[in-house]
Amino acid sequence: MREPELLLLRGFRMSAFVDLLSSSKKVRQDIRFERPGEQSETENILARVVFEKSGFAPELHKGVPTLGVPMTTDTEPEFQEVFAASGPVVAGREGGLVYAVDGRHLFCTVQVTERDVYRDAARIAYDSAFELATRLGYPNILRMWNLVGGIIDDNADGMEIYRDFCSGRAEAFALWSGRILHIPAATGIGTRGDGVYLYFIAGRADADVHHLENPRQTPAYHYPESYGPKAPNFARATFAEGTLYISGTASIIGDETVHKGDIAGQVDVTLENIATLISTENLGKIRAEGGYTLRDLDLIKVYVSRAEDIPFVRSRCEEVFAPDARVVYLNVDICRPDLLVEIEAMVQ
Ligand code: 3EB
Repeated sequence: MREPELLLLRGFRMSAFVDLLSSSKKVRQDIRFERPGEQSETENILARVVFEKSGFAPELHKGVPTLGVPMTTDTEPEFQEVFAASGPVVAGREGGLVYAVDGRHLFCTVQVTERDVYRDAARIAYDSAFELATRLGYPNILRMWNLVGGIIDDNADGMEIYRDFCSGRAEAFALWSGRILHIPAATGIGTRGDGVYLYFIAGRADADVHHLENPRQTPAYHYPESYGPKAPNFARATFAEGTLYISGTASIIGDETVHKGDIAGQVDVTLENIATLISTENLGKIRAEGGYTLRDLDLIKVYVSRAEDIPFVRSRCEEVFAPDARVVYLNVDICRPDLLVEIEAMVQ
């Protein structure tokens, strides 16, 4: 189906329009975490991701693409990840895709419901999302989130669901190679529910976007076949229009999990991996202005696979992150059974 089922124009204010037209205005994607009760009005919101206990399918809620992801427990209260718009928003729904554009960015989400084997459905979900992104003129994917229920469980064929999912995703990236401009920063992580929730933000073809690897880690798209028939498609970080998006990062050196069973060791290696990734030496490959340290991280999601490790991980993180950094702790499975912690973040 090519024609949108529904088009909504929100926040059409002349001032926003003038902002959009004036090239000196900031174009970075503004993201924040909101707790219940802190809710801002719908004007100038591109999309909302609700982190809650049960999850719900992507929908247009008062014209705002909204999805609920089953990620929280009693230790982490519900919160929302809010993507602000930089101008008037056009939102729509097309097949399973729910999306919004503001002239600078596209937010798009799609759910793959629970099934025996994910490969074909994952390929189709990505394929339809890439078709929409390129047709609307946002072929520069900046950051993707892949939230995979039962990530380390087996599918009906006895293949781990993460590997099954990666196969379909890799097929879609291969199909769109050259038209979808790059492989972006991403997170691939478990949930406390079923099925797969995908969401991403994308920019215009002329957006200033650089993708980055980590010298301590094998590029994920070069992982050997022992981790699955098709390697995962993601970069370690994306630097776009002033924002650094840091992919989910774990205790992996080269392609191997290190400090198996040792949460303290895994937290330290994860933090060292991020510190190296964002260092002046590594970021210098793509920009002249120098790098960052762990104190610069914000909008941090710390995924912990064993609930009992959360107090330790929290205290270690509080030592290294800035006191005003926004941090959430989510008790979910990670894509390898031997990984105990994974951390994603941004520098805005
Ligand atoms: C890793 O380094 C940990 O499949 O999209 C991190 C970030 C991980 C993204 C993905 C997986 C993904 O391999 C896992």
